[in-house]
Formats: sequence, structure tokens, C-alpha cells
Amino acid sequence: MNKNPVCELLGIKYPVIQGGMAWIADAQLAAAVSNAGGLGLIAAMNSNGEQLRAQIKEAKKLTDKPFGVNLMLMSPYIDEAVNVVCEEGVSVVTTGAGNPAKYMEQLKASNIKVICVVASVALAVMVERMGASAVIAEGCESGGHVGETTTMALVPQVVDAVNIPVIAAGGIADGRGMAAAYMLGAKAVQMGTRFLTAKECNVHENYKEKVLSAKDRDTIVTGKTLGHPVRALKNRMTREFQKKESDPATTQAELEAMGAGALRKAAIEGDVKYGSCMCGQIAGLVNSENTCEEIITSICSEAAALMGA
Ligand code: TUI
Repeated sequence: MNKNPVCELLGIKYPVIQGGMAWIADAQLAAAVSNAGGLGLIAAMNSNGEQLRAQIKEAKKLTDKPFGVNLMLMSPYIDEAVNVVCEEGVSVVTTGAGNPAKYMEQLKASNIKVICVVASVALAVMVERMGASAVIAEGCESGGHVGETTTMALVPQVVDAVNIPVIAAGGIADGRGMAAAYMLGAKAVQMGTRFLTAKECNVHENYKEKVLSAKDRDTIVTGKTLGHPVRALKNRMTREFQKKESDPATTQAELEAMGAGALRKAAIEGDVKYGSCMCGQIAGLVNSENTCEEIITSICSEAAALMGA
């Protein structure tokens, strides 16, 4: 893993990035991942400017290693979040769920490395032109907001289309997935579902247990009609949402109202029946709660062994 371009870019030991999961990825999880040699990310999605600043300050106390912030572009607080990461001198941000064009200049002017999550070749090419340092090609196996192309198909097409390093995400949770991502031309991996079950992850215990016991077909994508499809574990919430979504009498506003606050309900309150337990398709492989250090070192050593390093 020496001379890995993503490790060199970010100043990290292992080419493993933790997904910036809304309502889940806090300063404690980010610092634990960074202390273990990966890149931890704080999710900005659910925080206003001052809450995000407090999280960044806490992470600075918990680790002297590089960490970043995930800017969810559909967040109601996005403008404040961009200002705060610039003011706090965060070294790297990832962007997701949209086109980051509006913010690229401001972030780059503050010397922040910008890594964009993309779900298409077109956006990968566009963000490279705008000065992104790397892209995360995220396949639709992943949890939360998803595109339409699988990791297996997306990663090599993005690799062929850009000159910046490509990080693979979606459906990766162990050394086999990491080795496969390398074979497709990726230089690093991002994992969400795997870190959701980390010991240091503060997500509600009910949610963690639901992910740990989930099997291969336990997730579903809803919200396509709203323009932001979301993958989550099947439950009462997704069943009712699905029913409403297929009923022509349902208005967009009704669906938006059903979705609003659902992730918070699951992640913070532990309501895994009526909340949204966003989770990737790889959940069936994630069966044990481990420390971030165990997760990162085991995935990297398993991948290295498979690749004959
Ligand atoms: O952003 C994510 N995953 C997320 S965000 C989230 S929070 C949420 N809460 C309630 C409802 C919906 C979301 C939960 N999970 N991943 C990064 C990602 N970005 N995946 C796919 C994309 C993406 C898709 C289309 C990025 C850009 C894009 O195209 C934008 C354009 O204009 O071309």
C-alpha cells in the first residue's frame, strides 16, 4: 500500500475512507477511523454551521491525524457548512448527492482538497475539470442516496475517463471487495455500512443490530419518484412508502413528509420500524461489531494477501 496515490494525497496510512453517513458519522467515529490510519469523515448533512463547527473542534481534540467532512449537497445547511469547513481549515471534504460546481472555487481557494462522490462518468469528468483531487465512484449497492449504476460497471468506466485517483464505494465490506475494487482500477475504497457497525459508531443500538442481522436481500430502494432514490433496510416505513409511491393519488409533498426525519428517527431514536435504516446491500456480510482499527487492518491485510502483495 506504500506510494498509494490516495494515501499520499490525504496523508493517511491505509487507503480506506469512512462514508460520511448523515446522522451517524460524528466526530468520534471520524476520529476513530483516522486514528486507525484511514480517513474519517464527519457528516455535515444534519448539522447547522455551529453544530458542524463543534464537531470539527471535537475531532481535532480526538485525533492529530487528517480527517474530513462530507458535504451533502441537498442539505438545508449546505451554504453554512461550506463556510465552516473553510474557516476551520479542514484539509479535505467529500461532496455527495449532487453537482458541487457552485462550491468548488470557494473550497479550492481555502486550500481544501475536494473529493466528489459521483454516480456517473459524466459527473466524474466534470468535477475533474473543476479541480477535484479524486473521485469516489459509488455504485448503487451502497446505502442511502443512490445512483443507477453498479460498482462493478461504474468503477472501470470512471477509471478510464479521468486521470485523478478513483476511490470505489458501494458493496465493499471486506478484503475481497477491496481487492476487486483494485482490479477495476480503483486506488482506495470508501465503506459506510461496515463502519456503521464499528464499536466506535454512536448510531442507535437497534439500528446497528438490524444491520448486523440483515441478509443479502433485505434492502430496498424507495423515493425514485421524488428524484432522490434511497436504499434502506426493508421495514414498515419502506413498505408504506412503497405503497404510497405506487398510488397515483399520492402527492410529492406527502412522500416528502413521510421521508423527512426518518433517518434521524432510526439513527438517533432507534425506531427501526418507522424510521429509515439506510444501509448497503453488503449488510449480509457485516455480521460482527469490530473496532475501526480491526476493520481497517483486516480488510487491508486480506486484500494484500489476495493480490499477492
Ligand atoms: O449522498 C450519498 N448518500 C446519502 S446522502 C443521505 S442523506 C438523505 N437523507 C434523506 C433523503 C435522502 C438523503 C443518505 N445517503 N452518497 C453519495 C452519492 N452521490 N451517491 C450518489 C450520488 C450522486 C448522484 C447523482 C451524485 C451526483 C449525482 O448527480 C448530480 C448531477 O447533477 O449530475
